[in-house]
Amino acid sequence: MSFDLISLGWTDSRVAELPSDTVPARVARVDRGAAEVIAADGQHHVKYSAHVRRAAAENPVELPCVGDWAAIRMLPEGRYELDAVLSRTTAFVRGGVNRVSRGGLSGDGQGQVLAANVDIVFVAEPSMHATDFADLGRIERLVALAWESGGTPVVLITKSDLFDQGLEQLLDDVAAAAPGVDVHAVSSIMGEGVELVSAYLEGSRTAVVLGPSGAGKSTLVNALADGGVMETQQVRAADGRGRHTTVHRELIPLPGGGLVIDTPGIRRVGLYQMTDGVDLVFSDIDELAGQCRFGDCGHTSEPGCAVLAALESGELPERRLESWRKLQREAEWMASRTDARLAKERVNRWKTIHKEMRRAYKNRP
Ligand SMILES: Nc1nc2c(ncn2[C@@H]2O[C@H](COP(=O)(O)OP(=O)(O)O)[C@@H](O)[C@H]2O)c(=O)[nH]1
Ligand SMILES: [Mg+2]
Ligand SMILES: [Zn+2]
Repeated sequence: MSFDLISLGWTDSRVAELPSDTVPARVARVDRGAAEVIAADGQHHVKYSAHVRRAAAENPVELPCVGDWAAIRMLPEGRYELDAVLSRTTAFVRGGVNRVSRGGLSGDGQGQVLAANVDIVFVAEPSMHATDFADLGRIERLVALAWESGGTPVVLITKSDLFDQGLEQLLDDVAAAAPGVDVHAVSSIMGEGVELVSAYLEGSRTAVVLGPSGAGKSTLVNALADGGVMETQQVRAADGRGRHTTVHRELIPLPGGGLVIDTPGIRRVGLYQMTDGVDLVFSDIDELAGQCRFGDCGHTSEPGCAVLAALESGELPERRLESWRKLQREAEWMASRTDARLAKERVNRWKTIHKEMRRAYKNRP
């Protein structure tokens, strides 16, 4: 089978980055030190070259990830090797992956890239799941991460067929929690809203679907792919193996054009070097804060605080203010961890330089 690189999202602006004797390939999936890639001449299982492994050992962000464009090189024995990861136009980074490590260290500020070169980030939140209703705080968090990735968030309220009464109100609440973000109701089972979703992928764009386990992500991906690519959490009668959940992030080229990355439910997504993402999600609070009497207002008890006034008048829901505080604290914490790591790297670099200077001094003729 052969693939048209353009339909995989390739742009010729990347050609200049290809090392000599390599061809481009898109990473469809990664699996402990190896990747499934799609190149013009088909799909290949590739190992990483020595320098890709070295770079990744130094900084996990350098590891190939789903959605990456890679340069692959043909080895003498006829297999390909992944030789370089081309620069990412967008990257969805999860922070705090090392939060609880064996030595008791808590978070070194290093991130892990979950997906790269993603144009659209679908944030899937079930309208109703078991006894829970849509979780606005989770939507705010994922939308902040989506903005931060460089992609465009779109919120999908899934399983809309389970929620006929009050759906409009729910969509309004979600729209208020994610200003400036498109919000759609989708029922993959009824086929409602699916065409709207696929329209975002026109022009061979790449999307990722995020959201809690059971949100209906895989069912949606199946609907987009006209069925049959991802296994959903249905009990499989054929082999009696029960529930099957998505365990890999996987890039799927869709028959109608565009590509979509299905993801397993993310239990805990920390913020990583969040700068604008939180501000964008809470643009309403940001705007209010600009109207506070004092420039350094903490919005706790200060006179002339526009945020507290909006809270009082009911214009700003208390839930939203609390969510904002929580995400801000977290973003600050991650930023401080990252600063600490960078500072340590700087110190180590200086130590090496000093050692070399001393050696040079000693060996002076
Ligand atoms: N009622 C209803 N159920 C859905 C819909 N989409 C998915 N589901 C069900 O929700 C469960 C979880 O779906 P799945 O796609 O595996 O969720 P994922 O964990 O987010 O990938 C399955 O039992 C699906 O049949 C929908 O549009 N309506
Ligand atoms: Mg799934
Ligand atoms: Zn204030």
